Amino acid sequence: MATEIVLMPDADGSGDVIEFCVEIGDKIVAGDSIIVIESDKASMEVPSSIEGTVVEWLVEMGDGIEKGRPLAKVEISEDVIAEVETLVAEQSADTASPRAVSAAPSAASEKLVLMPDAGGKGDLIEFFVQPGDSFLEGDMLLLVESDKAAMEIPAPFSGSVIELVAELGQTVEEGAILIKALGAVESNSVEGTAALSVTQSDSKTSEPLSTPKTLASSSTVAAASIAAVSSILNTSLSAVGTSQVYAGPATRKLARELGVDLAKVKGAGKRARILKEDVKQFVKQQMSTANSANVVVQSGVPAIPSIDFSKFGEIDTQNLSGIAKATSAHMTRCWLNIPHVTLFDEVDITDLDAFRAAINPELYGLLKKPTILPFIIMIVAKALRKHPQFNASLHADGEQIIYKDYVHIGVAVDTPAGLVVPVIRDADKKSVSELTLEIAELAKKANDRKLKIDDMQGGCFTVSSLGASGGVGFTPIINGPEVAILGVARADIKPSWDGEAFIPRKQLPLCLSFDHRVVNGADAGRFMAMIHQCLSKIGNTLL
Ligand code: CAO
Repeated sequence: MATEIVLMPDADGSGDVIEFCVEIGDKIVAGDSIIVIESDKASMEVPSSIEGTVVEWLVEMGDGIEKGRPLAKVEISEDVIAEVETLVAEQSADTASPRAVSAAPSAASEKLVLMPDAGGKGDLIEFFVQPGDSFLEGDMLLLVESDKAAMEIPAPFSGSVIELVAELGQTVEEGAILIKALGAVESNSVEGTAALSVTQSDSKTSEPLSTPKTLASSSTVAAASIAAVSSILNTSLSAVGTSQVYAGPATRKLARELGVDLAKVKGAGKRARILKEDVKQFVKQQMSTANSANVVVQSGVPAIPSIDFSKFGEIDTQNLSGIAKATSAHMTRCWLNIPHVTLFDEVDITDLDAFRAAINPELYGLLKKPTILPFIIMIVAKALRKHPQFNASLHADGEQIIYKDYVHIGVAVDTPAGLVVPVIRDADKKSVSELTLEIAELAKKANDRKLKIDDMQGGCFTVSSLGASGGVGFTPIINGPEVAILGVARADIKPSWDGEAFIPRKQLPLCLSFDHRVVNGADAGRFMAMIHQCLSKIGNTLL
């Protein structure tokens, strides 16, 4: 029997050990959580990159853990070693093929890049490399778009591309083979999903493939992804108070999908760990007591019937992008769950327009001249500070309201793939020129599908500007769990009475939708009045 050390993966997380998920003598597979660490932001489960039996802990309760720290000694089971050897033998046999022989220099080996656990499946949108391209470990190889966001998948090792195995548009999930590559053989690499990163040349080199050192590293990356995803889920859930609950990433994901507050679920697992079954059971219970005041039950909205449109003429059916599907589900959820009221206003922005026209970008070192939008965001940020009920979210149980002491504003961006809402962090601390640049950067990232999940999380309020193309007004849908959204329609010159005559003034239509459970009409009137005042008297606002 050989032993191998499980290291703290190269994920964002660091923190103190608060829980051991397995015991000495327990059998684990790659991806099983072995410890839970807790930082000041969230708790995070740390998965093993190795399959085997835990024989020794190398950390103690309360130890501070960072990337690369040895966590546990694991005895590798003979089955795994045998499996690796079989695959090595099979792959060696393949070297008879002309492509493989010419493609495998003695210092490199054929490896497979697998889809890591990214919290679900996604569509393969783009390859950043082509056959023949070299890449380094950590370089982004391809783009996968899930129903939540686009994710770049990093290389688990350095090498060069032999073949793009997966196809554009294909739906890929954890473990799917993405790329066949030639990877450098590293004698002391810590490799993970052993079999699939084993090589043709490995079997011929003096490196003993069946030793634990050669078992391992693509799952180090998978493990890192698991940890990263787990960290994302923990962080997002901590906002509703579930970061302290003991549950794995899959359970947390299920809870999030079902809208279940994990803090209310009783765990039936070891040390009260919450299992998926517990979440399902909880939902069943809640459904059976549907008259409880806290439970929101779907109201049985009749579905729109499916129609064969080809009966009426020629049609072209196309698949929706992941972003469009996610938007569709989110909009429906928000529309059905939030009692919307929309307040309309029209603001005279003639002075603001004159001010913008007079800005000399060179004089102020501006890379881009501000549009109306950064001024609106600056003013909305001020208004959110002054009117905290707009900078709040209703707890999922409907019994608490959470006020936020930060001002992160989402900006709706229209892209060819659909509508996305990247978030400007701490908008209240940024100048108009900083906001101008940040909007441009986020819009570019959105259009290039380079936004990360992080870029789209944590918003307190959304501004949706239809800009020059927008009509005279619209009723924006609140981006729940936020409680309000400001829609901006097209500004136009209109006659305005100055007491003696009609004069031409530029009027900007604003449309504020608010959640009537949290904000009442008078609150909304005051919030809108502040925005109105600041936008129309921009000189005073900038003081
Ligand atoms: N009325 C008249 N003109 C407007 C305007 C308005 N409300 N808003 C912007 N404009 C002008 C700008 O000032 C700019 O002209 P100048 O260069 O002369 O100043 C021009 O229209 C183009 O602006 P823009 O759209 O490129 O820039 P922006 O800062 O206003 O918006 C962004 C940036 C990324 C938000 C925008 O491009 C976008 O994607 N908007 C769509 C959002 C959306 O679809 N919302 C609806 C969601 S509900 O389905």
